[in-house]
Amino acid sequence: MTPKLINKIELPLIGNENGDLSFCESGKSIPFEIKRVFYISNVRKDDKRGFHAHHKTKQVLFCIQGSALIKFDDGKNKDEILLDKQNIGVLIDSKVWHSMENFSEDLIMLVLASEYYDESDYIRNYQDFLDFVN
Ligand code: T46
Repeated sequence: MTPKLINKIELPLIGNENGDLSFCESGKSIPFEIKRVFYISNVRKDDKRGFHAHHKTKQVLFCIQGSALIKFDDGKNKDEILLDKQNIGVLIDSKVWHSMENFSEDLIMLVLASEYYDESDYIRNYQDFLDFVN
């Protein structure tokens, strides 16, 4: 069976008169041990990011403020998801080409990663990616 490209992760959203709270836990709602956290902000609507795959790193993306369109490509199938809720994330598995666009200008994207930063884990050329996965 073809693995699903879009794996959504829904976190609790605990709201009261003082605001909303969501939480996630390494190895529980996040399906790997979290070794790295980074965040992206100050984007413009027409910016586009990503356009790479990872040999090993898995990531979960959340738009904790604003929204972004996340595109996936495993070399055979393509899919996309609009992230626009603080408690809905999406898993980016290793060996999946991905990009992010259609940013809202108030975006704050939080990314949880399974590996420490290592540029040699990136495949940044699309033809190299296709050669690698096929
Ligand atoms: C991904 C998407 C969702 C570091 O030095 N350490 C880090 O942990 C990261 C994430 C990046 N960097 C450096 C590497 C580049 O010089 O920051 C610069 C911008 O990174 P990049 O162009 O890869 O940014 P994005 O937004 O295209 O991709 C990032 C992640 O790099 C990537 O793993 O999947 O977010």
